[in-house]
Amino acid sequence: MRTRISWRGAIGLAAAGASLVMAGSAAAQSDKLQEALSATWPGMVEGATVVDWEGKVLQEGSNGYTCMPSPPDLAGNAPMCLDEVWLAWAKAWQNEEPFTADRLGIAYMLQGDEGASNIDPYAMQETDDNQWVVEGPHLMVIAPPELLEGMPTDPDNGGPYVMWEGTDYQHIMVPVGARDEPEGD
Ligand SMILES: [Cu+2]
Repeated sequence: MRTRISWRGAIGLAAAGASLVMAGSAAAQSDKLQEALSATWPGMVEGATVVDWEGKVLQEGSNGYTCMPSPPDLAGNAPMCLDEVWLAWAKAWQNEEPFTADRLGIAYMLQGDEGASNIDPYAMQETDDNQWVVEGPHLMVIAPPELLEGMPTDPDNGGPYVMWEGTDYQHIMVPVGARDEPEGD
């Protein structure tokens, strides 16, 4: 997770199903659509809803997942696809409201992210002691708190780890690809 400010706007709009249409070329929209869908696996591409950061629906979906392209203010790749539990999580997180998962929720970030503190849900940048992690391709899982007990919290343990442990926004990060992929495209 990252870029709190952008998330606030986008998740709110996505959750509301808003359609604030901004002028943009068809090609640019198609690029955004493809980029958003690159967060997930091929089997989900047709069924997912895709919403851009202005809240415009780029693709209507039916499988319960909402994909968003990389935030426009981000130099890098961090598209994501969230299920309904994750959308509720994101709304709570952006508004700093309580959240407790009552079932499993799964999110896809197969392009990786641009970095986050593993211990501070609202850190915007790396500090000496905030366990900054720039994760490669990964899945994210939220679960009722009791299911996270005993999970590792060290992002360098070589397997899944709990991010933001002990907060309402704790979730399991499941790396599925290299962290330091070559830059550029
Ligand atoms: Cu992530």
